[in-house]
Amino acid sequence: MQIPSDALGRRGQLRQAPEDFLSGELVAAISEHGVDSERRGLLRSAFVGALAVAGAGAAAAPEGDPDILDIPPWSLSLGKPVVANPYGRPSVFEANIVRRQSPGLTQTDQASVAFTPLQNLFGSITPSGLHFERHHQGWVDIDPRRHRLMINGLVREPLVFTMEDLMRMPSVSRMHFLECGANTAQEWGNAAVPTVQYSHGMLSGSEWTGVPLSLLLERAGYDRNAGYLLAEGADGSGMTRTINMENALDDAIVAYGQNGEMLRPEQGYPLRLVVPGVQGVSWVKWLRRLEVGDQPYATKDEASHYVDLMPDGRMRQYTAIQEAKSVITSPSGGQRLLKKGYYCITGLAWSGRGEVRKVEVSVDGGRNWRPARIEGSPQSKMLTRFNFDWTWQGETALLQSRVHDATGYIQPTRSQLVAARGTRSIYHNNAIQTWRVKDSGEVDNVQVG
Ligand SMILES: Nc1nc2c(c(=O)[nH]1)N[C@H]1C(S)=C(S)[C@@H](COP(=O)(O)O)O[C@H]1N2
Ligand SMILES: [Mo]
Repeated sequence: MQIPSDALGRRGQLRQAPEDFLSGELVAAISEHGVDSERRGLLRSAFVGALAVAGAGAAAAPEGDPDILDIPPWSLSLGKPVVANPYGRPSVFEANIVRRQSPGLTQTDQASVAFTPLQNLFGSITPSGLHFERHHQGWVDIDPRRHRLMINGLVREPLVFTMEDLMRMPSVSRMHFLECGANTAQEWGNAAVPTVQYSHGMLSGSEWTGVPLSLLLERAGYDRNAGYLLAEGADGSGMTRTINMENALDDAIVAYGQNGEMLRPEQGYPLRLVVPGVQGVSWVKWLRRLEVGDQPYATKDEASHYVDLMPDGRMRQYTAIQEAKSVITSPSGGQRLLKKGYYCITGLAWSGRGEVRKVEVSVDGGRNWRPARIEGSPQSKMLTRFNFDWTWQGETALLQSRVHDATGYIQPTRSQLVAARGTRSIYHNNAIQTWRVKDSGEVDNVQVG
């Protein structure tokens, strides 16, 4: 597959080992194709500058480097006024960090996917502008004054809410990952895509704000014997999904907020369903109706789509939960290690059943495992960032990560997953991912274990 060179991450280029800081030796850790050497030089010298200013010791300015010897123009001129960007944007130097379509994956740009650039991101929150997009019939930007949410079916009193009604109700804000059930779908048979953006980028993490679904169901007086809900979107795709009453009453949110502001139109503005731990398709966007029922609805998006073809030829329906999964986001496919020495292996781990308990990393294809550092305290059904110190001596290495979740479940190897599921599935591939570091420093996608 041909991919644009700027789709490859350049995360880690500024990476620097603590010992390198002390020795003053500068290491530009990871490169990528597509960042020109002039820019690399610029980024590198910024680091030397920082070291010199911090008085970190032996960080002598390289002889003749104008970026440390000369005063740059931006230090000698008036900056831009405050109103230049009423709504802030990333630096122009970050213009290649964008969502991308996988070339040739879909026939139209409406029924399609744009993947999150996981290789470029830090921490566990996905910036809203980089949240992955999955639409079945394009996205819409709905006037919130004309949007309504209806609750009907097995209820004492059918209700219709305006956005104003909903936003006046008690709200909650919670961090949750959203993963499409088809994330990593191309990898069932062989290592098919070159970068983590395409292999795992139907994954994002946000803080969602809205009204607990249980509260709305209480208001409507839902039938206590009803086991199901039908959620319907207002876009042209006719998206309808059956939601278990268990999930609905547990932690589902009728959300209007994402990372502190209103939802982005691509994420379902002005209203979407958040069903923590459950596959993305159930997070119905542009949510306009919830019907309470006593049996699953067997809609088009759950009867024949979003089913798992098992090795015995039967279809498994209504698999909702995204099982525990993890992936190293850097170093990852398409990146290149510039020189030997220290690297911080970093990645994400998550589980649809609760918190991440432990993440382990292997640099030898799963023969030996050592615990990774978990950043912060893992939140239930949210992305967890992990880091792992590694010194590369120039050998071929097979990088893997493996997560354990709060239920004791351990992420399966590829052969364990294939033994249970075969290779003809699309959805719910949570196998351990392998990135191969070649002795040239180039990193590619391989399947091991
Ligand atoms: N109304 C509606 N809801 C929808 C979809 C859609 O096409 N229409 N796509 C679903 C799928 S398959 C996924 S994976 C998630 C993607 O959410 P995102 O675009 O915010 O990442 O939304 C789900 N909700
Ligand atoms: Mo999806």
